[in-house]
Amino acid sequence: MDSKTLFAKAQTLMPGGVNSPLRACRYVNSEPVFIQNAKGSHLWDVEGREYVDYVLSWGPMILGHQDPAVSEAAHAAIDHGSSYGAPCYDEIALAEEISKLIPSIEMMRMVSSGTEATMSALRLARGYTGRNKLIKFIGNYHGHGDAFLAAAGSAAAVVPGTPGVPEEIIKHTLLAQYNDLDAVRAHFEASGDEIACVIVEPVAGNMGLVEPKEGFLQGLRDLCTQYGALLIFDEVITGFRVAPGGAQQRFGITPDLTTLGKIIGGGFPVGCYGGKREIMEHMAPVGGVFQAGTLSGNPVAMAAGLATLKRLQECDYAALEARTKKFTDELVSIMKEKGQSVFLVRVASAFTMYFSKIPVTNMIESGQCDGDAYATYWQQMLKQGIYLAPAGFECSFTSFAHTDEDFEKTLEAARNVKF
Ligand code: HOZ
Repeated sequence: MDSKTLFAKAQTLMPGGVNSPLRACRYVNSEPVFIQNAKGSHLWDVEGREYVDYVLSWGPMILGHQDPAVSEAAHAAIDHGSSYGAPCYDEIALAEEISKLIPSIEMMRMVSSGTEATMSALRLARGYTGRNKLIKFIGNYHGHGDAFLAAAGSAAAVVPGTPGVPEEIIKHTLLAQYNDLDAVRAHFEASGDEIACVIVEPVAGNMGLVEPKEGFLQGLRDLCTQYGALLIFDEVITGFRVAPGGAQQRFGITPDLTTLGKIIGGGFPVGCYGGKREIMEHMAPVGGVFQAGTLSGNPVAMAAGLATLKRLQECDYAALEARTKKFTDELVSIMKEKGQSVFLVRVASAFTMYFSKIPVTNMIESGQCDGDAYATYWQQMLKQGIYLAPAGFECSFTSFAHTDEDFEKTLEAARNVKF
């Protein structure tokens, strides 16, 4: 069956025909292609068309699809059973690797998704501090937990005030523009003794990629310390992506808690939250804050994640960054030659090319980008075998599997786009 037929059928079975809203490709006035196979930096759809993949499952496939070491580890784990609901060796080995690479994570808990990680980290922050309020940034996305669905980024950006989230819950969520330290300070000055935590994407990845301004993360660190609130870095996207030790290594700021996902599962559903031992020991069964899950520490996901982190330690992050810079700089030149106003944000191997006349440092500016131009670009790139994020307010990624030929093919496709 072709993608069109499959999508028609899917729409009778799933809302919008998808299991996650962005995949419906509505923001690029299009329909999804159904994927049948993925290897290295490439995808193949059900009609056998090949694509260079810059979505990479929204980030986790930093080694490329079907990395031999990761696949082998996952296959070997499956041969020992797919779920125990009991402890296994690889969860300790993975935890040790995470702690080694991100030393602020002295102790952690594995869960099954980034959403679960952020929800649990928030509960812990509240349980630990005895306070209810949190500060989150407009356009940051921390999964779909109720408390975070206020001015959230990603697909949630178009459904502000999602129905189904009670007012009593969301009233504890205080909002600030990303990069606006004064707004955060004002919240603390007004209600500092009620604020349990500040949660932030240290590099925002769900309103397009947005860099923290100089001093922003340090300012958050200082305010949290001053008012006794916890600083939570949501590194679901940035963890093991922007540096081997995540954004906290790249920017030299130590959060109290960190949430991880994506890469630490090597493509399997995994999340993790962790931080200072003294805080984590408030989790049950040691402390009173409850969180549990049958699939937490799933042996196949742990094995794939462990193999991924081991492989990543052999990889040259600086080289991938340099290659991604060269590629994206050229992409920008091509668009400018076509008379398009574009603004590139790139951090390591993640990037967003905004169709924008102004720099993008927050959600207001991201929201002013030309969505039609992005849709035109996306559709024509797809036709030429280039698979990009199906929304201008998301980021794209490169992987260690991307070749110079992939980049050249992508640039050639960009040269052919007509606006
Ligand atoms: N939350 C993802 C974008 N940042 C999209 C998830 C998906 O559709 O797979």
